Amino acid sequence: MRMNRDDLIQFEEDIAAEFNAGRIRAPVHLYHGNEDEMIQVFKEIRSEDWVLCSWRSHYQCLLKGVPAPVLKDAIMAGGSISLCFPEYRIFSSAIVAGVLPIAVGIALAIARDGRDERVFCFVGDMTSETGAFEECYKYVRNFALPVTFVIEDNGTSICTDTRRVWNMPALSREGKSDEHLRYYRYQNKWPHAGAGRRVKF
Ligand SMILES: Cc1ncc(C[n+]2csc(CCOP(=O)(O)OP(=O)(O)O)c2C)c(N)n1
Ligand SMILES: [Mg+2]
Repeated sequence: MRMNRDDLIQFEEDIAAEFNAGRIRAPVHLYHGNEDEMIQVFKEIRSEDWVLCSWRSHYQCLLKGVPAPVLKDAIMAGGSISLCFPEYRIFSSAIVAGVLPIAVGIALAIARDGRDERVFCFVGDMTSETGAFEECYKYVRNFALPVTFVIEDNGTSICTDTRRVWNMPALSREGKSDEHLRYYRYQNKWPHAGAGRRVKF
């Protein structure tokens, strides 16, 4: 059964409490405020499809079908920053832009084999402004590969304003949507990492 909005929020609240109590000896990156958008994107994603994420991936794991207790165990063990569950076809990397070429590679293999599968690759606003993103997006469009990039715009890169960094009023793909692109904006109530308390590992 797919998680609803309240289930997602409750999961992150639980992880936040565990983190602030010092029971997770590794970084966590939490979502909040994008539940409806995330559920909407996942209406397109089937079990045979592939999902690639960043350091912030709890919602994607839950919506891809990873059972909440299995996900929580992995987070409690310190794995939040790079969660991978091959049996559910979801992978993540804590390297900015790290999953972009992997998304392209998976899609190339899908296309060469003629399989009916698609890759959904989630990227933050700053990641969407990198050179790596430009190359991967261009390659995917020009070779019509089965990849959808989902830009999740929370306006910041850690504590830095992404638009100020690049001196532009709008992101390059702000508000855009096409066969290979989705975009949504949200405001995260959590800090970039952690849950508000300074916890010593
Ligand atoms: C290659 C690389 N450089 C720097 C970092 C440090 N870093 C981690 S998250 C992040 C911000 C990325 O911002 P954005 O893409 O908007 O994602 P958000 O965290 O806001 O979802 C940075 C710079 C990293 N993980 N990898
Ligand atoms: Mg961001």
